[in-house]
Amino acid sequence: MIELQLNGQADIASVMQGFQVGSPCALAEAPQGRILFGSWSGEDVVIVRTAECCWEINCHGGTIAVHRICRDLAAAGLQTDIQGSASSETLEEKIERVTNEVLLKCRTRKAAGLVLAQQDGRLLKFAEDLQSESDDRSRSARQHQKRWQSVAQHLTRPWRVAIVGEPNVGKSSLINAIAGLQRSIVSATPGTTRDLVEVDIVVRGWMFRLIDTAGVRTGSDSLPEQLGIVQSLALLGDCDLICLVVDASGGRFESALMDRLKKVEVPICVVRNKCDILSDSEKTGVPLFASSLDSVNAMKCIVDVSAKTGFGISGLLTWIAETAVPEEPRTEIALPFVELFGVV
Ligand SMILES: Nc1nc2c(ncn2[C@@H]2O[C@H](COP(=O)(O)OP(=O)(O)O)[C@@H](O)[C@H]2O)c(=O)[nH]1
Ligand SMILES: [Mg+2]
Repeated sequence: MIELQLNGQADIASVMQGFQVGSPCALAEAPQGRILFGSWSGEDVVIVRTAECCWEINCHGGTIAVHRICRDLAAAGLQTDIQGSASSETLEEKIERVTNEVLLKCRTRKAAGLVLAQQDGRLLKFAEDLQSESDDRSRSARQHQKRWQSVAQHLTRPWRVAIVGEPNVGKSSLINAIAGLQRSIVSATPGTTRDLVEVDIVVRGWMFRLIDTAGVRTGSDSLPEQLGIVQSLALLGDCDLICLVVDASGGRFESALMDRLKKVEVPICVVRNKCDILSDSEKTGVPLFASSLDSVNAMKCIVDVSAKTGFGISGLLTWIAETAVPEEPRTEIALPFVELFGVV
């Protein structure tokens, strides 16, 4: 059974062009619960309207027929939910379905290109390698999975980059500067200064979600600010990269933030902002805060920037892209989608 939900504007008769029933108007005008018999590319189907914009499509032809109908609907730009009958699909059919689903969710040309290339049977071979009796073959398939699963996961999901630091160090200005430099901003959700504000950008064909946070500072007795701080600290356990923004002229770390950073394994970039106001000797001097980083285990680096002038922003973007994807995948490799192979 396929469950189809249309958005308000979609025209059911044109979406279901492949479905032959008395007249196309019968579909559009069918009351809820009316059973309509017909055929779809030679396959007998039964269609029932279950709500104003919701339809159930049933057929008898097994998974291949279900997937053919889903493909037709996907070509019309619709997402469908397969229920029940999908459990009997073969591995080959599942690979095809998941690859198509992943493709539909890709938001950059590069990601779509990598997924399209998967449609040549390499994932079936990879699945066979994983299940192989030969230890060497299965071990090397598992190593391959470990190496590429993060890239495979992030074809459809942006890497989450937390922008944290004390109030007034220039976190929001930095996000604005990056957003101004990157022309490929996909979306930005507005929020108050106490909410997390997210901006999606594309760097080297990969999607990143920059998450602006309320400044972390203890001793605040304002409830909204405290809630913002709790949110910021929680985010550190739920992101892929951290940009710790400090004021280049006076780098000091808030202890609550440092305590939290000591526990994370996520790569950290210390972003020394406001470099435009540093004197020449301050520019070359060892950052005051460098020693407080010694106790942080995560991989870390220091980048000098100025959100005001744009200095150093491209270097920061390079760190973000190269840390998330240290090795670019070649088009020939099999990408181990988690929906098919899970996570090792
Ligand atoms: N000179 C200079 N000022 C900056 C820079 N970045 C931010 N600021 C200023 O620092 C103040 C705080 O910036 P904001 O982005 O609101 O900091 P946030 O609280 O960390 O989000 C504002 O007055 C900004 O104009 C910078 O690179 N150079
Ligand atoms: Mg801010």
